[in-house]
Amino acid sequence: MATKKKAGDSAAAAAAESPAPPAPKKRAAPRKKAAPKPQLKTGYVALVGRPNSGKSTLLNALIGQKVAIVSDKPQTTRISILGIKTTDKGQTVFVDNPGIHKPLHTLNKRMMNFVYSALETSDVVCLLVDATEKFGHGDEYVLEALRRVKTPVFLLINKVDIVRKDKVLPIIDRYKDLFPFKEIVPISALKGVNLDLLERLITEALPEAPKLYSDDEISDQSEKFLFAEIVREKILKYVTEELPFVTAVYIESIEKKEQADWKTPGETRPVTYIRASIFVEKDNHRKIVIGRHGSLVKQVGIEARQEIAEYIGHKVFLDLQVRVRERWRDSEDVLDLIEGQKG
Ligand SMILES: Nc1nc2c(ncn2[C@@H]2O[C@H](COP(=O)(O)OP(=O)(O)OP(=O)(O)O)[C@@H](O)[C@H]2O)c(=O)[nH]1
Ligand SMILES: [Mg+2]
Repeated sequence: MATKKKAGDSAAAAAAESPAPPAPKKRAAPRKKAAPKPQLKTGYVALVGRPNSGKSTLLNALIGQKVAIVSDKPQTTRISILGIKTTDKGQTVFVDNPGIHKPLHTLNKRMMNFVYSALETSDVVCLLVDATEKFGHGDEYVLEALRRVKTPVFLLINKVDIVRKDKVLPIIDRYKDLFPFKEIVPISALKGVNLDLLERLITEALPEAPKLYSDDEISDQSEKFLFAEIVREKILKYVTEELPFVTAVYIESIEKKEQADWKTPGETRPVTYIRASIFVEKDNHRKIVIGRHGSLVKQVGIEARQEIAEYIGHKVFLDLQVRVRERWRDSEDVLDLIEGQKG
């Protein structure tokens, strides 16, 4: 972390040097007024929208590294995650949220509570819509949720990389009559289209305020939560139908050990042992996640282990157990356990 230099340090240092000869009495030259220091622009920016609209992809693109997991299955994000971007202009704290949907289980009610609290506490709200999807009831439901927002709302029309240009204008026309958006920006979170422009507009709309986090912080999630999410992302790649919704991951333990390095006798190297439980709701879910002769869970383990090892920079052992927790989506205890991993 950079140390803060106190104002006047250099003046004090100069004054401490040997005494100057008596100065001839001259009229002081008129002093130039110091230019006022530009104020930092800082605040929270909520990323909201329907499931699968690309909020987590956008968060990762804006931060420049993977902070949140991404999948082509809806309702991937279950807990809000911060992505903090510090520049010489200030600090933008992006809040990635679960997709807005009608909640049926306690899990989904909690997911929606994250969204509502982000809408209430953010300085700017970015509503992402998927340019490839037709406008429907789900979108009306989202706009309804935005009616109570008092801060500026940007409309981001995402995935413009895969729609014809003439499809974007009608989307803009429809939305601008439905809500008083402060800005409307067509983007591609995946290909980075218009993200510089978006960041400029967001910075302009943020209040003048000092930074909220230290310069080296990029997220608010613990390693434990990140590892659980990485495992879940790999599962989401391979499962379909109700499986994405009924799967949760809990990291039971993380243990770092020093082990003898057989390549260089007398030396040791770090190895991290991770034990994780994959919760599903029924025994037939468990069989699917384990796969034929354990093939699915094995593949998930290989991919998750590689990504975690790359992240921590040394060897990882990952032990995955698939367990049935009936109706865990309505169990406050299991939900507390999973949420509690975030730290
Ligand atoms: N072609 C294209 N695909 C995108 C773009 N942004 C996101 N996607 C894809 O859309 C899917 C959903 O992306 P996510 O970032 O997980 O969407 P989300 O809004 O966070 O979804 P939830 O967490 O479920 O609410 C993934 O398959 C992404 O690769 C984009 O700009 N262009
Ligand atoms: Mg997401």
